[in-house]
Amino acid sequence: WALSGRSDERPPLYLHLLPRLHLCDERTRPRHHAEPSARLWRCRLLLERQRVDGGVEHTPCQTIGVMMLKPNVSKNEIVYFVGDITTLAVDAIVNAANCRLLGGGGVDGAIHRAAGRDLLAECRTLGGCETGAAKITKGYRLPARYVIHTVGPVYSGSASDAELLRSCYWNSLDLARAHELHTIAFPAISTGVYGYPKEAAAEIAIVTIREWFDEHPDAGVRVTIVSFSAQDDAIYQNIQRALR
Ligand code: AR6
Repeated sequence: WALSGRSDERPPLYLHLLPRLHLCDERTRPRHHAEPSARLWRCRLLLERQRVDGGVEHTPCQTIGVMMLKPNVSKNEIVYFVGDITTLAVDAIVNAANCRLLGGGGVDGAIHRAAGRDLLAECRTLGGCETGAAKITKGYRLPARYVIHTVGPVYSGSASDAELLRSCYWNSLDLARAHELHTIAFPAISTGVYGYPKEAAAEIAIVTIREWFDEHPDAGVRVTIVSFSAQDDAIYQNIQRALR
């Protein structure tokens, strides 16, 4: 009841509610609450008061506080997923965008299609994004709450490519942390239309994420590295094994 914020039902007593809130973690939360790592839930409670005449009075639904739940992600970790990033119910998915931030092909197109036109409308207000930088919008019709848009380098073979790609991962994680987001999914930035060699890009992704974890050991961030094909996932697995 507290999670859905419904005020049309008779609420449980405050004390009854506490154990229920306590149970609302990743495993037990109802399916329709697609916010696996939301850590702050606003507790809207009806206060039940015993009236002098013996009846019970319900104060209309009011916010009486914010309850901090145990974070679902307590340590930094990398997990791997093969499939469509737009299906993931995480705090934020990262978009491999272009500098104009007005949509495009590849994963960018898939994200805009799944999120709906409101995403494009918000993107128009952002004034574009430089290569290596990151900007955040809401997720709209996506299961993810936010989209972090970052612009990877167009592969040129010059030394700056690696530095810019690294910045994409680093700045996206910084932005997620600034918004208190704890589950973030990355596609293989720059490895499609922008032509970055997949092995080199995968190594930069894993090394950068690990270095960011080292610098923020208490961040409690779970990064999902998303591959669009099993072959791409095999590249990550090989690099992960080699780096261990
Ligand atoms: N889910 C996960 N990964 C995907 C998906 C998806 N739905 N679709 C594609 N990929 P790309 P870039 C993978 O070309 O190279 C756009 O037009 C794909 O297999 O999407 O950074 C933008 O507007 C590849 O491994 O991004 C820019 O103009 C990876 O996502 C430009 O492309 C990145 O491929 C950006 O190029």
